[in-house]
Amino acid sequence: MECTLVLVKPDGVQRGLIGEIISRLERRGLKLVGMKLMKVDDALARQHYGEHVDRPFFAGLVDFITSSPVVAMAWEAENAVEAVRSTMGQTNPTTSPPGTIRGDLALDIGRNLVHGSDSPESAQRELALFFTAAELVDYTRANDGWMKE
Ligand code: DAT
Ligand code: MG
Repeated sequence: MECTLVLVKPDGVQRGLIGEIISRLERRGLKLVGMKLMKVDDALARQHYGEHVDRPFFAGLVDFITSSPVVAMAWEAENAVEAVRSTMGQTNPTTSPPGTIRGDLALDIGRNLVHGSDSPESAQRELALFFTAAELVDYTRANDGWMKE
């Protein structure tokens, strides 16, 4: 089963949207297998956003993600990466469709509430940055038979 990393970013925590964001993923049917409230330090921020190191917004991005706690989560589904990305919407909230987290709840590309891994390979790399294997919980849900044919 595919697993992906989701972060409720500092703006989501500060705006009281942790529950709203979790609820959207939970109601869609993804399975929560790891979760923690934590501060991201400079080293973790730089590793996590390493692909953007040469972009002009990199310094601001590191400052932002380290500015206040985040909620880090691991979510599982058959196509977890794609399911989370489509629930999140596009990077820029103003062009993100209504019905998505960013399209419904955000307006600024630098304050877009949520992170989701962009590929299964990124998900594996990012999950290993935020979670140990022991922090990912293996369990079955009673309603799984009602979620999939
Ligand atoms: P996403 O978070 O949709 O995967 P990304 O990986 O391209 O987007 O960029 C990571 C974050 O960096 C993004 O959520 C917000 C910020 N960012 C991206 N492009 C930006 C830009 N042009 N100006 C300011 N911040 C930007
Ligand atoms: Mg990305």
